[in-house]
Amino acid sequence: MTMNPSRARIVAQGEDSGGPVVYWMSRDQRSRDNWALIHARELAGSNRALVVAFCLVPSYPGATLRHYDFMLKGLEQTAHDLREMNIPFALLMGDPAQELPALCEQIGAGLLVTDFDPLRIKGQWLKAVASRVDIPLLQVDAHNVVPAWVTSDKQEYAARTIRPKIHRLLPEYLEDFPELEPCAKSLELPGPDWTTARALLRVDEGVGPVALPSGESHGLHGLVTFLDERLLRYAEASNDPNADAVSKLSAYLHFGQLSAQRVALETARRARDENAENFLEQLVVRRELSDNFCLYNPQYETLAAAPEWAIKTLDDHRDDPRPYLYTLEQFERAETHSDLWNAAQMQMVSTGFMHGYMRMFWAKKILEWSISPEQAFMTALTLNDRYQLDGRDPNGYVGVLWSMAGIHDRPWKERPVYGKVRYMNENGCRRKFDVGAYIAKYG
Ligand code: FO1
Repeated sequence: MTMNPSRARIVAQGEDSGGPVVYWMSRDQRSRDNWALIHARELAGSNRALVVAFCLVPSYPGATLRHYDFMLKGLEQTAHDLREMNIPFALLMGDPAQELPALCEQIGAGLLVTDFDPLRIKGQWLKAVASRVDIPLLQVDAHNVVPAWVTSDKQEYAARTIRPKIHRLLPEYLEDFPELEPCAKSLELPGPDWTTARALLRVDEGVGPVALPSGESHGLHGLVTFLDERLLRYAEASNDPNADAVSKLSAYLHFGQLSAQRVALETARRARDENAENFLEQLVVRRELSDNFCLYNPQYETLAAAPEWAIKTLDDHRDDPRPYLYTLEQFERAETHSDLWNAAQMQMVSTGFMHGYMRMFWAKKILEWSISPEQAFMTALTLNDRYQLDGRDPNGYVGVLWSMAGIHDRPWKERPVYGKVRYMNENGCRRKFDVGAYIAKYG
């Protein structure tokens, strides 16, 4: 079986020297169920070596020790699994624009393959690498079930506009993964030095590791546990932060330790009911909508990315009196008047995870209790990126913009501060779940 060729696109033409194939792994940090790796393996065939290279940057924007620790533990496992398949793993350290071309030169690489990421920094890395190698450079969307550029060639308005496009394409793309064959031809490279890698990091160590076990096998284990124990309550209880009915797979998905397509396949195999349908809507339609947004809206991490009606309504209410006003530091230390808001903040700080329903409440209240929409947006993104294990993800940008600035949503009844942006309050939470129990647990 060969990969559907539309999962790949050419970034730069060049001369294939017939040398080893390099897969520059970045967003999809796994050896299983990875279309970029599968394609690189196909291209290597039986007489070329395949090398997987990861370029560790000493400080990735907004990331802390919490994120690097999770990522490096996962990569260590992936490097080991690749080794078993006769695929060496090169751990590069520094600027990808320098390190990748140097590796390609050193081993006489003939082809360079990488995974797809809609974020700006990745686009910049890719462009810089492309300008410094003279071999073909291909990009494979290994993160989305349907490649982002196949789903749509423009920014979609909402879930309702992207949903039919994705559903029409699922029969073609939601297919089983082929087994990765060990490489026949090998290449000797020095093994990764994880201790030196950790010593080179320049990150905030004040935000330390969390208890969630990292890596591909834990991601798959988390999937099985979700399907066995929680999927059957998903439709009824996924909006209840006390119910423990959600997948909790977002960190594995963010670091690409788990493939969303694998999650979708196993879910569909397990059930075809309302639970599976609701979960797949979040996992596939909503997640791929976030990639679509970041791919086609270059302002995705500013309020300017919001629809015109939302920018106007927030501006109209700029001078409305705020019932409470807090600074970034007060929010960060969970020093608001609301025990519920503080509990959500503390869940995030202590576990690296906040329940999806609370994420909406949390962001909307930051909007209500900040001096300006711009300040609120900066606060929410800073805290999200610093503490959530899945920060710096298209889902994070879109989640905050949805809560604060109406993207993928519609105008609602006008109110102070929010204008026509959808409102949410603590009484709404009280009607939905046991607020006291949540505060008792995290507050
Ligand atoms: N990608 C890399 O290729 N090299 C890194 O050193 C790196 C660090 C990193 C730290 C935190 C984090 O959340 C992501 C990080 N990523 C890194 C990128 C990540 O794999 C994702 O591609 C994007 O964050 C989301 O699309």
